[in-house]
Amino acid sequence: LEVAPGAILVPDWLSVEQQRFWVAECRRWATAPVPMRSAVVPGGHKMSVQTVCLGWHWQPYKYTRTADDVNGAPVAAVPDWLVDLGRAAVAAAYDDPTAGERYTPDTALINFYDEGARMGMHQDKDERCDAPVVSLSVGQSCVFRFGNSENRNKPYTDVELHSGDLFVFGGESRFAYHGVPKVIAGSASPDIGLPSGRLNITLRDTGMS
Ligand code: MD3
Ligand code: FE
Repeated sequence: LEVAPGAILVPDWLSVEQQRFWVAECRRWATAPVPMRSAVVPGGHKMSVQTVCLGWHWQPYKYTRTADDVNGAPVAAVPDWLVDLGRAAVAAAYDDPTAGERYTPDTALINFYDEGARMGMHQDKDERCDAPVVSLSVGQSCVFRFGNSENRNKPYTDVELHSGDLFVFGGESRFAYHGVPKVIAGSASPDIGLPSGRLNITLRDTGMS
């Protein structure tokens, strides 16, 4: 489903087994070597979403190799299986195997939303590269707001994202404003090992060397 040029939603892409595996992997990544935390933006506001990173560490608003705003530790590497999954995701979304082969994400951001968390409208422009962003949702459903590339207001499109959905943002959509206005209460799927909350994993190429 093409939500906008270059923005492709593939519902139910991950199997239940893959979702269970994701939850277990995210639990490990969220503890060591860098604990998951709510980032503090330059104005002093603490984000309601909690984040842990692989490959490069994102802090508002830059990428570093060590988690300087957390515990100073070097972040864990992006495992090869995750790079391969990112390639498969791009190939599936664009129905183009060669687009998948060209994709080499160097970073994964794992976001955790409790039922009250949200993410305001923003652009992802800390990457020095226009390769697609791959997004995978696991756990409770959310309302995802996909906007335009000019400003954080209308026009935008609201879509519900469910556990297992894949969303790829490339081309004209790569620098569009987007956000998560709400997590949908009571939407947890009982069989994936996450009693409440939502995980979102994004794969990116930062263009860093
Ligand atoms: C569209 N995460 O981590 S994923 C983020 O669900 C972020 O946690 C949201 O926005 C989440 O920066 C949305 C979907 C997403 C991710 C990156 C994008 C949409 C995007 C980059 C460009 C355009
Ligand atoms: Fe974003």
